[in-house]
Amino acid sequence: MTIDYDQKIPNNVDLASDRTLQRALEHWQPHFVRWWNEVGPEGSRDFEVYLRTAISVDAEGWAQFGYVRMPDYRWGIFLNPAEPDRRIGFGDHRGQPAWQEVPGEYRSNLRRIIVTQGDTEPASVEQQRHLGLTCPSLYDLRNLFQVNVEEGRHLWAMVYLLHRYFGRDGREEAEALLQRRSGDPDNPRILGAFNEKTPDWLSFFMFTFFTDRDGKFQLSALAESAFDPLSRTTKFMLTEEGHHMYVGRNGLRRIIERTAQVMVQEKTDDPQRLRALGVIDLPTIQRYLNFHASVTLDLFGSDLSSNAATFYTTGLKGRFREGVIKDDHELAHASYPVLEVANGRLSTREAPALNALNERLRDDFIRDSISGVNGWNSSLEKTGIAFRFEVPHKAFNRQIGPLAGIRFSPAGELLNDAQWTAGVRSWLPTSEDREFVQSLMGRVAEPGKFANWIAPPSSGINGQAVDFEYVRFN
Ligand code: BYC
Repeated sequence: MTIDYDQKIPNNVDLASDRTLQRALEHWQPHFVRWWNEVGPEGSRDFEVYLRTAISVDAEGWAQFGYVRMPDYRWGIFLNPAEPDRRIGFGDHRGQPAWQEVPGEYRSNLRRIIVTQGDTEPASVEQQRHLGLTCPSLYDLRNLFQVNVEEGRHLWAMVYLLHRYFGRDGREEAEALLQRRSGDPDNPRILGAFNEKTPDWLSFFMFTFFTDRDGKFQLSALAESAFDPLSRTTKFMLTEEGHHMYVGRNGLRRIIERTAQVMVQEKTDDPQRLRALGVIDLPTIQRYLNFHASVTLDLFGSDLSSNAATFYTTGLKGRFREGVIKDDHELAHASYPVLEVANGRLSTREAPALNALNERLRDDFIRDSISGVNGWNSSLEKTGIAFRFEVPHKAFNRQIGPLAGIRFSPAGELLNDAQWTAGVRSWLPTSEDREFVQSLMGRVAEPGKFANWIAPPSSGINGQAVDFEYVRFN
């Protein structure tokens, strides 16, 4: 499964043997590069970035590191090796051989899932376009660019599927993926969170912590798909996704560490004093957390969804770690708890498990997020600071599903409008918070130097020193 880098489009799918497909993708390639140059990382064309490039899809030693100018990055098509005799693990076709082609009756649903997944990848690059101008260090700048080029490759992964398996309408969808724009009122990206701004590095780290984690759970559900090429490509995407969440988790840990240092040194938890000292007070970080967690919770879709039920019964999209769940993998008679507001109270009721699959994946995501946040809390505990971060209740600030528009506190208490108005400034970032965070965003681009509001990482990339020249400006 070594990747052939002699081709114009690096790949491990023997692209050269299918000239029509190869030509179609080679036609799409310059459109992608034009998109990258137009709305990819701003002003970065000539930078040489110490990037990781996939050289094989083996679990061991799949990447090499070296300086690359980003427009020359070798974006390509990499699928995990096929599992011999892979069988479908869930739904009506359970036990049958996985599909190597798209069954006609599932074509439009499958295309829609692939397009939705594909749309998020360029969207995130567009959202992060300006961040390089205000990087807190070369190390962080390099990590941003690594995330960006890999999101570009994830777009390639979905575009390959569209071109290879969906004919003319697949090619049209692949073009449209380069035409929608994050936040464009006339031609926005498909899902809500991907039209939000990522204006500063606190938002970037929150995005990679929460929204890339949605990526982990959605890709894991797609890795279970009966459509084997989708399963194989998402499995390889997941290996790259791990680094993106690491960037978020560690970036936030370093921000919190730096604030805690100043709190201990100055013996204060007064947000105004801390702000004057140039670090981000913990309540502001919590408000950003509340925002990004709730916007990401919406990405799982409606609590009860007939789409989700259809995707599952037809074998298109499974559950997180479907293979290790102990049940009948059909769910026709199973139930799952969902939230509802009844008689003026938030309560749970049992709903058909098939319809509640979005909710189930959301719950898996919440558990994973809480364990990440608890890691920062343990570090805070060691410093003697009493503050603890919390993932907001899943009813908080929702725009999708039956709880959309109903007011809840981050603790999950049902509120009237007056209570919401009284509390919202302490729960979600205010314009003053955003202005303050923005005011810290200077550009630190000397090897080994870090902005005042973030601690250095404990180690560098790929065994390099923290003060390594991760980006060379030309
Ligand atoms: N915003 O039946 P429902 C990643 C729409 S992140 C706007 O509940 P369904 C990444 C929905 O499309 C992972 N609209 O929906 C991370 C539907 O519209 P139509 C991305 C929304 O289908 C960081 C209608 O509402 N991958 O990889 O059960 C950086 C009814 O909703 C939203 C995927 O999401 C929303 N938040 O579930 C880079 C996997 N939510 O058809 C990358 C593929 C719902 O009535 N996608 N709607 O017009 C899916 O599996 C499903 O489309 C969803 C929605 C789970 C997203």
